[in-house]
Amino acid sequence: MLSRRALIAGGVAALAAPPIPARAQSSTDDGAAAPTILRLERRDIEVNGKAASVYGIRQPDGTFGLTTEVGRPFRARVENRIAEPSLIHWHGLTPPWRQDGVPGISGPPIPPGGGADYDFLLNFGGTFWMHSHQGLQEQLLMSAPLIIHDQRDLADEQEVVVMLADFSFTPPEQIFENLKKSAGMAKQMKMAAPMSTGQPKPDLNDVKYDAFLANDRTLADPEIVKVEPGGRVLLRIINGSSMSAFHVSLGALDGELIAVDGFEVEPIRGRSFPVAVAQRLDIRLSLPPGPGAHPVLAELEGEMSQTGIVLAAGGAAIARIPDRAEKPSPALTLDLERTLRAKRPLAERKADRVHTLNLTGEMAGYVWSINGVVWNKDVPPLAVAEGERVELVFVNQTPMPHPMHLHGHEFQVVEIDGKRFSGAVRDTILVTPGRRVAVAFDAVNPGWWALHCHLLYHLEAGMFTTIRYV
Ligand SMILES: [Cu+2]
Repeated sequence: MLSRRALIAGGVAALAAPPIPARAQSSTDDGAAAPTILRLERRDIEVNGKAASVYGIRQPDGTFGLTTEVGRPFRARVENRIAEPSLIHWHGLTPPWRQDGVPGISGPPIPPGGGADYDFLLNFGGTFWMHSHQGLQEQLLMSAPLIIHDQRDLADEQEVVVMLADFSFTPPEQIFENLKKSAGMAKQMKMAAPMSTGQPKPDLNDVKYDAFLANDRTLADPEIVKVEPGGRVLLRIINGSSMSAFHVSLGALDGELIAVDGFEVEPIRGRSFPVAVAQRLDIRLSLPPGPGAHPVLAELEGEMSQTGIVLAAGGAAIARIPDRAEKPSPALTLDLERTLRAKRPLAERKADRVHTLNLTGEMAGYVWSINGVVWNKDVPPLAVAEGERVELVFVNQTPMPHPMHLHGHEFQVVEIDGKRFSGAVRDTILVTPGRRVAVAFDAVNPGWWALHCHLLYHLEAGMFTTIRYV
């Protein structure tokens, strides 16, 4: 049984399966390749000229994360080389639940110096990512791309992965404490302010970051990617931020959005596409002939801050791009989400079970919850039975947007504000303030699965629950 290989080595007993020694690299019992080593490490980067100590997930040759192919086993060994326990979640993949990488749910964290092995079949390709689900490590960049090539990839197309992140020189534990301390007063002030007519002004960007990164760099020293004049590019945008949503702006270029969260949609042309926390965008570009520098920018929602990379074709001069735009970008909306149509929707089927999840919070103390319940280990999982079509109805009763992520399953967006449609298949859905969004999934991957807001400090504060069918 593959799921029996959800082994946690290094002296920690797995909950159900007994620990099995790590597979030797020379193992050829099923003709399999050696596992990819992924090391959890401390590393130093420079942010706007200042040294910063962060985490990273790298192969021994320095490659961040991993790139593989559909139809192959995902065979990896995670080595914990940091000074605290950690565990890595394969965001968007559908492994056996013991290999899902959520401490306390799928298994124990890996202790310092320990390792864990993963082995499951990759049934679909696309743009995914990996990140720590332990504590607040994600804020310190314990995250990396996870790219699965498939038949959609074109031989004459250059792949460019752009991983976005928010960065602070303040330690994440301090950020969280500050949020809890300041929340009471700030929220009371906001509530006392008169509401404008129509939708209330959303409450965005709780945390004031020092920088926004694209592939670890700011616009003071952006990554320059050499591309061919007139060539084709596939942008794989990964929003690995802890708290920040962006508009991905292609400047003067027209792009074609072909997939969200790894899953194909009917292509949509445009020059700006929203990406909430943890979501991904696959955007196809046809570059104009001749030399040119083509910035791909990510503009922080509701603010002027921006980050990005530059596609450089044919030795064009590259102008310095400021890290602040001339005007603030708007808040993300569900306008694009409403127009997305899955290329491969779920089969038409009536829901066997519907769970309504009111996204709730208390205005004082930075408390976030689901149906008024702050997550703790005694909260019963949502009931689901294997084989059912399940619908989750998210109703956002707070003034903040919440990107909701279900582990172990892809889902389809089937309703926004009472209007049914055959929306995108994805794994993270933004629910903006006051909105009601329904998603459907088939319960075909038995286990105990996390379901939570992907804003790191909301998750930490309790906007988290589970579904379970084992
Ligand atoms: Cu949230």
